[in-house]
Amino acid sequence: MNKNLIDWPTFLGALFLLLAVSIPLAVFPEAGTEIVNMANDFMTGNFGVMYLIFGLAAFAFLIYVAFSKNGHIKLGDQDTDKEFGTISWAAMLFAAGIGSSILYWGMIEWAYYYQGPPFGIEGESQEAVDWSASYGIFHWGPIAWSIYTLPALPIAYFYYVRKKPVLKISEAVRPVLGRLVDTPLGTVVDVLFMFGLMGGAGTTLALGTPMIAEGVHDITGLPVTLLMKTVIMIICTSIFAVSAYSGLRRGIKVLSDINLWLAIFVLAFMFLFGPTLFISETTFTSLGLILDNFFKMATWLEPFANVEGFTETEFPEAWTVFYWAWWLVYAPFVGLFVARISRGRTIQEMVFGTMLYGTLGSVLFFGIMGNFGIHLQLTGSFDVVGFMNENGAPAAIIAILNQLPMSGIMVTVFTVLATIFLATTFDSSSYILSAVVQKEVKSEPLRWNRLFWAFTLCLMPLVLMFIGDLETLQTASIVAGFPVLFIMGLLAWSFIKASNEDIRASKDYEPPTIHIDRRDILKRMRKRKKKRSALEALEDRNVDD
Ligand code: NM2
Repeated sequence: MNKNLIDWPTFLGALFLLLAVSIPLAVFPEAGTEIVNMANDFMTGNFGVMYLIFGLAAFAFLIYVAFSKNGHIKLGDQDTDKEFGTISWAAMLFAAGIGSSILYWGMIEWAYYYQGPPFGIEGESQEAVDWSASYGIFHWGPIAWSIYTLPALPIAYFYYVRKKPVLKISEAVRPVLGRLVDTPLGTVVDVLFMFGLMGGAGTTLALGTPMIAEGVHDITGLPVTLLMKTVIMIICTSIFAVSAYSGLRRGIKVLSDINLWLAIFVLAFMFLFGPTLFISETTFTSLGLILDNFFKMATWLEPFANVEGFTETEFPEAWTVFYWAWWLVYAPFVGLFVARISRGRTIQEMVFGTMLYGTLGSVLFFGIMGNFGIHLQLTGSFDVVGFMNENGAPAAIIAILNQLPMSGIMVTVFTVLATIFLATTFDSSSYILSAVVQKEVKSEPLRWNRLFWAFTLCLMPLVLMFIGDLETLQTASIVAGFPVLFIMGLLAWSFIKASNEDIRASKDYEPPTIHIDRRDILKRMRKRKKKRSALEALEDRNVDD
């Protein structure tokens, strides 16, 4: 009976696509690597500009929406209160959108930029330091958060204004596609969204797992092997599986709350016991550098790379394009969550809130963790770059932590933090994947369905870790993100179409601006005075009686 709940074409379509990509890669790893790298070069070389245009367009679109009349729309009825206070809203937003990857890249992204800086700057130079302290924040900044928020617009709108809960992306594009959503085209939209998410989660899990493995190695002395990484991934899946099965749904919620505090603890510790002044000054300087160069960074593609005499850095392809693609594949899924927690806010508050608080969170992680490492490098107390080139990035991350006081405790806390982050990524991604393949979701997707997708999620990262270098991991997001580019266009269009229709239809629509009319105020004051004296007269008479 349960089986009838499943939307089999979507289920099998997504599974087929995943297997069609991962099995050949696992069976022919060498040819696979070559093909993956070719795919990466092809996509970033030919379509890189599309990702960058998309990033800037998403940013401009959200700013436009926030200031337009659509931005004044409240998500809920006129008297609906905000469901969550601003601080817990911001914390949940950040926790949903961010995972173990911010630990990874916050710690080490600068080291890549320091060696291979953008704009043809010389590696390891003073200028390279400036950019390496800043570019990570840019890649996790307002454009990135705009990409996340875009899908939240139509989804939140349907949830709270049209009161039609949307769990499928195909439903969110109905205003544009209309009846076509009920044809195989709707299935294609959902399958491509699922494929995107599996690619993005693949990148996340394949990055996070080796980092946890290095932590475990540091604590226990066990060697880092593929087997160890597999076990770590299975443990992360099981943490979530146990909580899903034993009805401990609250368990995972508690875990992610604990995680927030652990993260704050690690950041505060690094800030206070690390070079506090250097961290503060460098972070602040970076903000200025980014503001000053925002559009330059958002559009730089080194178009003359192939001209003789020009140096090619491949920086945009390797980083900005990759990042926008990575945020893109997660976006519809994070959008569902952002929509869910935003009841009672206006669209404008939701848009500015995600951009501002999201970016602020990224600034904290990159500012503190990254500059802690940069300081070690520049003072010569630990050669992070040399160590990384020799032993790989995950080992370098743990080695940086080992420079802290009480390093044993810090490595352990960091490893636990990353593990819980990874478990919550499994939890939330499998929730959405299983919900999308069901025709109807009562309170929760079916258990077997959730577990199925949780374990299926391990497949892609396993293959990636088996064959891969960094470029391979990045390719998963870049390739899987390409179709999502078009889905995002549909989502933006859907929102504008639906909300404009409704605005036009509601005759009494008044934007909630404050309109001051002195004459009207005086008239009302006079009326009130008259009423009062009439009342007083009435009272006097009563007393007289
Ligand atoms: N983004 C924010 O933990 C994660 O990797 C989830 C990754 C897209 C880079 C999100």
